[in-house]
Amino acid sequence: MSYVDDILARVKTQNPNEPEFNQAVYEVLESLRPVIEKNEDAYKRDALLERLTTPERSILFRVPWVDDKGQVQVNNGYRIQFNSAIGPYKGGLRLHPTVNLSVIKFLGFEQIFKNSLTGLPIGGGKGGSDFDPKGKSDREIMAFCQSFMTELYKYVGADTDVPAGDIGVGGREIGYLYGQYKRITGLYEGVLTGKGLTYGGSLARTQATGYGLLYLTEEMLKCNGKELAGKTVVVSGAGNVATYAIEKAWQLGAKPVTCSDSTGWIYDPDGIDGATLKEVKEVRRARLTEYAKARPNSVYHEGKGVWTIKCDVALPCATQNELNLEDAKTLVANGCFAVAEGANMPTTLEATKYFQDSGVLFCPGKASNAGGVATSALEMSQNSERLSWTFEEVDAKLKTIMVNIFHNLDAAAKEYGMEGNYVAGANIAGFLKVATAMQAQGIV
Ligand code: NDP
Ligand code: 2IT
Repeated sequence: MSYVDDILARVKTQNPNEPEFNQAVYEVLESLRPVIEKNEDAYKRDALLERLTTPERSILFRVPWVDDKGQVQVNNGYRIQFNSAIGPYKGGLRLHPTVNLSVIKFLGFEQIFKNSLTGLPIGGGKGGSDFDPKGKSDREIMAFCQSFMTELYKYVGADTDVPAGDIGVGGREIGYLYGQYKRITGLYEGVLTGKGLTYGGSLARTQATGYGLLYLTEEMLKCNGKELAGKTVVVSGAGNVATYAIEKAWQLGAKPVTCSDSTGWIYDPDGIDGATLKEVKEVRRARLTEYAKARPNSVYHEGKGVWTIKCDVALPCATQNELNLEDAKTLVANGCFAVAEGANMPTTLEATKYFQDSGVLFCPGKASNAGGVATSALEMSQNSERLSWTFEEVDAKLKTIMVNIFHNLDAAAKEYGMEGNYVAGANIAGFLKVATAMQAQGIV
């Protein structure tokens, strides 16, 4: 058995009930085969892959809080500090009822390579809870966030581990978490990113993941002799990433025609109206049925279905494994020629392979959604120098980072004889920096 096969078997045996984590490891290690084979003896002697697939630290904790009826509720809290070879742990916090150890470990593992691809000094981590923010009052959200941070504060800090938002965690939650960290520690430091603009947040962080996704998509199309302007784009999700992906798609001359949430989806033949979407989701925190009421030409459907709409470009921006083989077949049959992931691992392994075999340009999330964490790292820089940069300055840096990421993964794929395979390119380029840093730092 090869070293990669040994490790895949080991990860499966050691983490038998963690399908998402096994899926993420499989995707990365499969495409690293040529790199590992080239350095097999050294990597094997140093147990590099065993260390890479084992979190440096897994923190699991109880989160008790009192609901509005006076009832005590208890949730599970997680922070996986996966790899700090190239910088302090960095990665979001997810609040969603589907959160479990497998989900947080897959996200933390992906984050290692994503953060490496940004070119900035940030290691990989992720956290969250099975707390469901839906339908909770502001006071309940605050009670949960304060309890969560009362345990988490022991393990995080501006130079050790810097959490941020993810599903279910936006500006409101970061504010409550930051306030509690400061209250307990007395430290006014950049322990979280995605902060409000009045207390250390960075301009353009809110927009960064969606904008970055479109900057990279535009570059990928350009380098393949195509252009984004004039194209029809299908987007899933209606949260932070989807909203700003839709906004930037319009700005770059494309037409986004769908969005979705966990109960249904919208097709708007006139193109999704960004202002209405923001009003419904960011301000009123309502369902997409409200979007349809405000835009009579649009159609609301229950359940899942954005991938059935004819498009040129598809941008999955909701959650993991939301685009399966059947969806991929429908998209290809309808003429879709490019897919870039805004969410983390939204495309199943089978769907990814189908896209690649069908000649669809396919960019994996660890590259195409890296703009969010990259801008978080820019927020850390601004906090360190106690200065704030303008929107234009941050946005220009974000664009440069996304364009560089695409060229780096394109070059890595070519170097290893897999031209056009951006999954392999992203994994190889992300891995090499981390592996080199791990080797230089000895057996830790
Ligand atoms: P939000 O919470 O802002 O939005 C999530 C969206 O996805 C909502 O529309 C939500 O619907 C929908 N959704 C969530 N879970 C499910 C599900 N199980 N089935 C169907 N729809 C679902 O999160 P973000 O926009 O921040 O995150 C979206 C994706 O992007 C995630 O994969 C995240 O990890 C990734 N990402 C986020 C970054 C960021 O900076 N925020 C950076 C990089 C990646 P509903 O409102 O009904 O729950
Ligand atoms: O998946 C991700 O990259 C994020 N949720 C953003 C993490 C961050 O630290 O900004």
